[in-house]
Amino acid sequence: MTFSSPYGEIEIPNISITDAVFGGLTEAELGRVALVDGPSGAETTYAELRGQVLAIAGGLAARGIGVGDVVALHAPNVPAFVAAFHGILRAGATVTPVAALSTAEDLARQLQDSGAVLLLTVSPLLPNSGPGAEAAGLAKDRVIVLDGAEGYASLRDLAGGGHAAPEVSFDPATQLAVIPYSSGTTGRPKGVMLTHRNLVANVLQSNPAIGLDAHDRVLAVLPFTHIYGLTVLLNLALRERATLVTVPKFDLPEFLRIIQDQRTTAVFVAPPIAVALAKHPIVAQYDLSAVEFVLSGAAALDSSLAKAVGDRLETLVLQGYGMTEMSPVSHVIPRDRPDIDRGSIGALVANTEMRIVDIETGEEIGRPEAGRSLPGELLIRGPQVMVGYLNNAEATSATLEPDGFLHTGDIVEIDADGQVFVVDRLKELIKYKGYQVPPAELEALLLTHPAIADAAVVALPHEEAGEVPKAFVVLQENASLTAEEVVAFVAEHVAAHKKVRAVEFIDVIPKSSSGKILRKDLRGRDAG
Ligand code: 4UU
Repeated sequence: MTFSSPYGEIEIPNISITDAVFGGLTEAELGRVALVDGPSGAETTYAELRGQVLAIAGGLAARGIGVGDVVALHAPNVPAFVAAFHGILRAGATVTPVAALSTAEDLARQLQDSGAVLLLTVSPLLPNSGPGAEAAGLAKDRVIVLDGAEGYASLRDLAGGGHAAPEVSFDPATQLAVIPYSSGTTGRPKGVMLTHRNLVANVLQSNPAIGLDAHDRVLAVLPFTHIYGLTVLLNLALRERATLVTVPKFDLPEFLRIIQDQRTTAVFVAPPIAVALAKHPIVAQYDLSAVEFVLSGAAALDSSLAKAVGDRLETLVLQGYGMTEMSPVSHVIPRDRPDIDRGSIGALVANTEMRIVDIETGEEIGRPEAGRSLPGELLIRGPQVMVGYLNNAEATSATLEPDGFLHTGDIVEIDADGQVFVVDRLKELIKYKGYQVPPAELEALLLTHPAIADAAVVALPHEEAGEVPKAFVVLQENASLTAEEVVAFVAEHVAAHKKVRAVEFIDVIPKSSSGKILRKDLRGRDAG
């Protein structure tokens, strides 16, 4: 059976995400504070932000950037990210967001795969972004360093030319707004094609459940380069005329100080931050009384942890569920339903349908009369679901059904009230502190080591990080290698969150007759 949303259908206007966010700003709203730089407290009003967006769009157009071009944006959560993001879209181009943590190799791969013609980065990231851009064949004049650096144009250079924002025309229903990278259900990271309409839809769909409004001061520590931060923080909060407090990196005392000093009302986190909020002694030293709710997403949050955070902060704890391929939100615990089990992912957002399918029999799972249903794979359909993977028809057709349902690769159960619980993951993806770690990438890297004959990487449950990558390694005959050497070899080549954190040597990697790694056997072996 197909389940539909308790919110029913809302109308999704056919406009760009930039118009959805900045359209219809009233005089009073223009004077409100849109952005606060968390570390310094510096403020940007809606009028100033809109002016910056238009000036950046003008500067980009003067450099020949427009509809059909892809621009890479590689920066932490700073106010300039927001202006640059909408400036690129307002110029008619598409943004491929690059995680601040990316290595030079990661960045080069994403630039090449997405066909980016320009890179916007920041000076602290130049040690990676400089070589990354060079490896991808981007000339120095195709790299803009937002805060300025010797030998590069800055954001001020780009926006200061006095160029008016261009007239651009595109269809928001088909024009790509962003191409974030996600490994999906299998393999290496792939470009996820999300249109303006996908993003507009997800902002409008999510807020009836999340309930942000203009009085809110929203803490933005989750990266804008990840779809959770991009949609729920950057776009949703600004569309509701809230104030967004940007925090460039997570550091617990600084994070708590900013919540206290900025009196933030809404705090969006991933489970490892929830663990810190529940357990770390220093939390008690800060006044967090302005917080009205904490919403956790990006990895599993269990109900006892959710309760511990709620009790300690005397606040509401919500959970959301999403996936890059869904722009990302499909489920949230609604703010006005404190009765719902905090360990569930809540209800379907508006205009969204789901099916739960038994992975052995293919049978549809319905709502039970009592208790919880059998587990099955979650499939989602709605206007937030991606168009497909960039230049990858095979991965697209393996993920999207012809009728529009997307395979999430997550195993869920539904209870008699219709609440959904994520109980397992079918896909190979590992979530380290909510960050994606694609095993295929680590396996390919391990295989480049001369002493390694074969390798497989799976998730090892971990209290603080949720999951950590564990490598199973088969050595070449007569070769010798220690676990520490394997860890060090991987660490040299990948971003910190992708490091292998456990190693086990085995004789042979279990594989199916078609050659697929039997990850469940390895995970099972691990548990036993
Ligand atoms: C168990 O993580 C995300 C998006 C997260 C998000 C966004 C808006 C959460 C709440 C919200 O309001 O995207 P990806 O693509 O990085 O990772 C997707 C995968 C899911 O398929 C699932 O395996 O991350 C896992 N995941 C979760 N698992 C995401 N949220 C949850 C959750 N519980 N609440």
